[in-house]
Amino acid sequence: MCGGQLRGPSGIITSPNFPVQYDNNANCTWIITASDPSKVNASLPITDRRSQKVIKLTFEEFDLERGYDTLTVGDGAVIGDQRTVFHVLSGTTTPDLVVSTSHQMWLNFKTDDTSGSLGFKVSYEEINQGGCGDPGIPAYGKREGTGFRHGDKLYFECLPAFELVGKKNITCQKNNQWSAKKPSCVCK
Ligand SMILES: [Ca+2]
Repeated sequence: MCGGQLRGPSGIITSPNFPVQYDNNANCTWIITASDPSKVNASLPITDRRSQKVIKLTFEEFDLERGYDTLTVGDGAVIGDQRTVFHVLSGTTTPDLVVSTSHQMWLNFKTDDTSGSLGFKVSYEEINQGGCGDPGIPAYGKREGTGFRHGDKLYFECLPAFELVGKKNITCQKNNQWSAKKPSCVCK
């Protein structure tokens, strides 16, 4: 199973064979569409468009051969359109989550002809337009701020004996992406 058309309200996408190593020379594309397209009508006044659903992607497992095998995540349904790319992911580095700005999101998994790795498992869910989604709280840390809407800020601190690595605060940007990943708390 490689690629496909998926619908909301939620689901899971994995690399082929997961949790066993993926194949070489793979090229899989997925398009996720929110389940209620009747609410997606650009001709509606702005106030009515607030009920529009967008797609939130959360990374559960991620391990690709760094620099050679990639998962590209983009907004909308035009696979490969460089103007819509949010992230080209490789290795084990991912954002906490990705939120589309339209009712669709695309994913493209490409591998080269040698060396595989574990692959990935991501979950998706449709949420209301106008926010970045909940990025979570770091282990051994705490968070102030509860809003995930445009302009909202979250502030992080670590418990005593732990040191914060990363950004102390992050902001929900207009493109539905947090300004940075949430920090982590490591033992001093
Ligand atoms: Ca490879």
